[in-house]
Amino acid sequence: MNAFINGKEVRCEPGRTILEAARENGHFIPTLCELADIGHAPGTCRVCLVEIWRDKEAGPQIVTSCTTPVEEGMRIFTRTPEVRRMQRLQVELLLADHDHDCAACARHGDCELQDVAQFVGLTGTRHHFPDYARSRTRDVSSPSVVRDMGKCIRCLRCVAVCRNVQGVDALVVTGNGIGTEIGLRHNRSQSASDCVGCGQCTLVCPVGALAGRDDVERVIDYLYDPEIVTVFQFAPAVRVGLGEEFGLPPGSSVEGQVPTALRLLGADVVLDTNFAADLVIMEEGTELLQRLRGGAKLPLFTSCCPGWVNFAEKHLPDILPHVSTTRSPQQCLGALAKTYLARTMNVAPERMRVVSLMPCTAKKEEAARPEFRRDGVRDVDAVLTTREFARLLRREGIDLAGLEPSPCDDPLMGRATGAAVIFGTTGGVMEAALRTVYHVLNGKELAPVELHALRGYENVREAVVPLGEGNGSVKVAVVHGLKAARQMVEAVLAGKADHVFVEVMACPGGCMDGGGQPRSKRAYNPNAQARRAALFSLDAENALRQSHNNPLIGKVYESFLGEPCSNLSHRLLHTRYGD
Ligand code: HC1
Ligand code: SF4
Repeated sequence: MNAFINGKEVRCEPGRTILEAARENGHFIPTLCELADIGHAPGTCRVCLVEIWRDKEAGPQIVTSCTTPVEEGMRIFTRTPEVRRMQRLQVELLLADHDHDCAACARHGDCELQDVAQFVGLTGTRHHFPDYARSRTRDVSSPSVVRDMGKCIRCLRCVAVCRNVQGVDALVVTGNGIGTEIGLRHNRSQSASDCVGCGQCTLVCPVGALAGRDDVERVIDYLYDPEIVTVFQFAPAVRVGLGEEFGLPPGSSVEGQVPTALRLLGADVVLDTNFAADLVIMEEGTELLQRLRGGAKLPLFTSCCPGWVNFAEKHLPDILPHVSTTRSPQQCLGALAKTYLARTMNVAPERMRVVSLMPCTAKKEEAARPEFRRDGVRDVDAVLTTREFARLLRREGIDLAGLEPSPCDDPLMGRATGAAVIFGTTGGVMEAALRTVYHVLNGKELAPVELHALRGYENVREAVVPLGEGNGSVKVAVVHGLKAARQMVEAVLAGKADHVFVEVMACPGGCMDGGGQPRSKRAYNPNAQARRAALFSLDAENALRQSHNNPLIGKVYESFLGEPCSNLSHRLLHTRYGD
């Protein structure tokens, strides 16, 4: 089909909208609600206006380009004075009941509304009702996600990602007319609602209406308190996302820059969550073998993702007996820091603060769970998302990109294997676990070490993995995204699945695309493949590729825990979900 955009002839497929055709042919049209990556084009923001001419007699018409299909011979103009005037008016209307406190906004410096206002040449807001914007709901009840409706522009991207991508469906439109807001089903608060805290809504929100809770100030207080010993850990996925916040290309690893930055901030001890991922493999692998030998329910589901655990607890509680009792690496490291490390350093656990750098908003909620404290003291005191950590570094004047790499503090818990780092991508926990389970059963390493059958990207992947001579094989599944997780759980509960082990990560792609990772404007997770390739490279470059070969893991069992799934391990490293 042929049409004309700004006087140039273009060819496009039948059924294309004007916005799609313009994009394909290099013509920029501003949008705020549309998000092509999730098929979302509700036409609510009305800033994607264009002028069209169907024929000379009909004259010009102004239409929304995201909802209007291209027609044969259509003449489309994206930048006429009338288009600019009307786009400007739309942005003024959006700003009329918008809380204008940009300096204190969660999206400060990274706001799609500001970008569009600049594009349309806004010079002022004539109709502003600040009291109305301030009277809107501000829900800070959740440890993970803050909902500030004074900032909302009702683009509905959050509703779409929660419903169509995650299948959680916690967010709904409430009220009507000027009173329309995005709320939680049954008018609940964020913390009492069906929300699982995965934070995918914060990745697509174009403004500061949905954001991770900000705990930066609390961490600065710890850092500047001379009485406190600060222990930092950082997650697998942080190292392949954080660089984007400092202008490095997607897929850059800043594994060595993070410890340097933390020391500049004044951290007393820098540990790697990957060490605890190796430990989790020892515990969860042993748990799997125990279940395979009889006893508890199969398949075993992984439990290191709190978005998934929350989903199971709130939406599918019948699956909880299948969920591994092993705590997540974040929590295992916190528990060991306040016991094993505190004892070795001769520091009272009350003087220690464990801070995690995570790609995840749900990790904040996990760290606050009552079962993850002893004598009232939390194992993990604060969680900063990757975006928050970048904010902390900027507040302290540290440019991560220019730092020399340095290692973590090695003696107790600072070293890890390649098996641990791939936890950060979908399929990684399963691959790491099978490398070790194979070794336990055969006394030799699985070869080749990579399990390519698990490295696809479909939301549900299955494989039958041979476990060596005389040990048969196991059927396993890897699931990412909660919509797919629901399908898998329903199949298991209906007796229609014969897997023995299932990995679930709530976020599509796994933690590398977690709700706390750097976000991109006008796109949903465009850097997924680059981040994933970086995690696989870090695994391949590591001389140690199996969790059981981490010498520090041997040391912690020898000098402290005894053996995997020992009584002490059970007290410090396990829990029961659903009890
Ligand atoms: Fe994850 Fe995990 S991999 S859950 O996705 O098991 O957040 O990265 O830290 O705890 O190790 C997140 C990432 C992370 C834990 C590990
Ligand atoms: Fe958090 Fe990772 Fe789970 Fe997402 S997949 S909710 S980032 S733990």
